[in-house]
Amino acid sequence: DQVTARKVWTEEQVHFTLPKRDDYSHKGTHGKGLIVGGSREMPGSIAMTALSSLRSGAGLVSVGTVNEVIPSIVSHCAEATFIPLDSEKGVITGSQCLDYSVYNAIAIGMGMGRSEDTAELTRQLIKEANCPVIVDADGLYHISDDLELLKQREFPSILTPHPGEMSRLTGIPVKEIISKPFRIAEEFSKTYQVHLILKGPFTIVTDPKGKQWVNTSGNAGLAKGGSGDVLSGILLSMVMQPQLLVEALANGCYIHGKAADNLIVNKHSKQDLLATDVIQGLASVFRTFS
Ligand code: B4P
Ligand code: MG
Repeated sequence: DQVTARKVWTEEQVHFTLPKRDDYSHKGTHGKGLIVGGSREMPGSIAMTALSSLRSGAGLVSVGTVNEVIPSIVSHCAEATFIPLDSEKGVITGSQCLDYSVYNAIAIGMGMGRSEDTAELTRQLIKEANCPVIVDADGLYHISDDLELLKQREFPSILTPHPGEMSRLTGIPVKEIISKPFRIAEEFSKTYQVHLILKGPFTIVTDPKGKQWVNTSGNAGLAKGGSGDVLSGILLSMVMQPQLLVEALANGCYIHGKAADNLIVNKHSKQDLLATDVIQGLASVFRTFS
């Protein structure tokens, strides 16, 4: 499995690279992020992304979602602001008047649904957003048939598939992805000029040149619905902090896994750990590094 370069991302690297919060910083210093997704059927996922982003240091987080789920998200994170998007039957509709230019980073896809309308919105956002965009979950589903879109972007595209989603993106069977993850990730990232986070027990971050970083934290307590939504929120916050993009991504993956690791030592087990517990666990991780 030939790759350009590969590095193991450990606690030491996080210590070395994670920016400290400047005493004189203000909310603008730490970024204004936008999260687009959610639907009547899946309001929880975007709530977890918003809360985990706020708990990871973002200065401001706005959530663009269907009007009817906003009250339930507010009850979990009063600090977020909201953009009620046009919707039909509890799902965001296609053409939206969203001003992407005011954000430092955007995450799209969590709990959004897979209608033709949400596909159109995903394509529009990827074309127009002039900042780093994180594409996850249903956002990945939508771009699977239109990957050429990514090559036209001038700003970073960050894709966060699990092996099932990677299989859909590439047409390669899951079994093969799991047996040759480095080679497949490298080829994909170079071809489409994206930062790829291939999730799993050892998550691999690959940059558009094919350089790779392997995360060392995390445990099977994360193998549950919602863990990926929490990771997207952490990554959204990380990419807005003053650090190299690849380091921000590797740090985000490490912090997500480390929160779960700390929790199964101190408070929970792999069986009972929930994604919302991982958000609570972020405190112990950030305290270690500040
Ligand atoms: P989805 O409906 O796509 O699952 P999801 O909403 O994306 O879950 P979530 O967002 O919480 O978790 P994610 O994996 O993103 O799944 C639908 C179907 O897709 C499944 O029924 C299955 O058919 C297929 N599918 C899902 N996962 C697959 C896989 N891994 N391989 C093959 N097919 C799959 O994020 C999970 C997070 O937890 C990541 O950060 C990951 O690194 C971490 N994590 C998970 N397991 C871990 C482990 N054992 N050790 C350490 N970290 C782990
Ligand atoms: Mg997911």
